[in-house]
Amino acid sequence: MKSTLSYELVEMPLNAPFETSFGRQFNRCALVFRLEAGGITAYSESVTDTDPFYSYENNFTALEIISKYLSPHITKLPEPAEFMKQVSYVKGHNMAKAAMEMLLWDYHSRKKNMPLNQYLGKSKGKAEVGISLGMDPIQEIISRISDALDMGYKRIKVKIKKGKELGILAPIRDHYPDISLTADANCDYSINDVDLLKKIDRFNLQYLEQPLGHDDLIYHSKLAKLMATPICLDESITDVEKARKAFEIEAGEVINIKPGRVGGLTNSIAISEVVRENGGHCWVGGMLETGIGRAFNVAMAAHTNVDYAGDTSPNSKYFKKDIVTKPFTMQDGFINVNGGSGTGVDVDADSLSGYRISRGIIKEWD
Ligand code: OSB
Ligand code: MG
Repeated sequence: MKSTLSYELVEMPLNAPFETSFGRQFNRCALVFRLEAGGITAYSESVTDTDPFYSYENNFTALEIISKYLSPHITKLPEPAEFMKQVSYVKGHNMAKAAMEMLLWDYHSRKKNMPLNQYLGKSKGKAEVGISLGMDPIQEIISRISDALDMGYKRIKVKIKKGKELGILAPIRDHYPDISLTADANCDYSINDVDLLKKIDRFNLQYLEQPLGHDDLIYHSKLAKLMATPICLDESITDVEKARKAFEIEAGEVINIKPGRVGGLTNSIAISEVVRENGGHCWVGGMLETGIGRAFNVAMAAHTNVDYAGDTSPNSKYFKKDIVTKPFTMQDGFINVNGGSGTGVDVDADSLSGYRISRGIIKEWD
């Protein structure tokens, strides 16, 4: 029987629009990959979306890089770490690489009939969950926080942008003086905004996420010395070396590890080791993934090196109906990894076809 690597492009309406400093998102347009080989079917997802607004990659570039440069290395079904070595000659494009790397993690753990988190190793089996809230009118943010706290979320993250930070954070702190609170600027400030950024110190945030440029470390290092609030890096950490450099120049104390941004789970674990060696903190973020990408994030979030609550909400936060058979639920602010084989998640074919924009075979081999 032939082996195949194929993709599905789906467009799924979000339960509510999600606004960050770089735009308002109404849909998740996800690229999902399927690998069928030797009687095993594995899945993964690229965290890219239609637009290159979070990073330079988008669905189009990911599909191009995967089709042309990465897929030839999938046919021999290497272990994920080996695959990453093989494709290191392709510069950057770590979202595209991550999609293939995680596909191999799912494949190999299913082949060994092991749950993904066990195959990864050092797993707590569950992860502490926080929520990431978009920018809405302040009354709505307050009511969403109230709902989230009722649901058991362990920390609240709100999106901010330049000029809107005080109007968002001050009323939240008035209502909730003691909750674990963080803010994510998604690169909206520059180093010239130090005076404004220092005003955020009064809100006693657990950390401020990615205030400066998407590929910056130097100015974050400068800013970190001028602010009392710890800096958390997201966009700037695209690989293991960036994480090492960040600690070397003290550009941040916290890292938001998104497996889909850093080239996959091998790099995520390596980054978490760098964090541990340097006495920093880390947590696992998300990119509004479907249940497929979410399963990889949750498996990583359960790793013993991860010490802060992540943006790994249950699927129902994002979509009325997900494309997977086994959505995650939350209990007392924790999400449990899936049991079963690999990610434990399979595609719900009807749901998938309802959201489908296009699909295609990338590669077929004997
Ligand atoms: O910066 O963490 C981010 C969503 C899309 C792009 C970037 C980010 C986010 C989130 C949502 O904050 C995290 C999630 O719940 O998946
Ligand atoms: Mg972020």
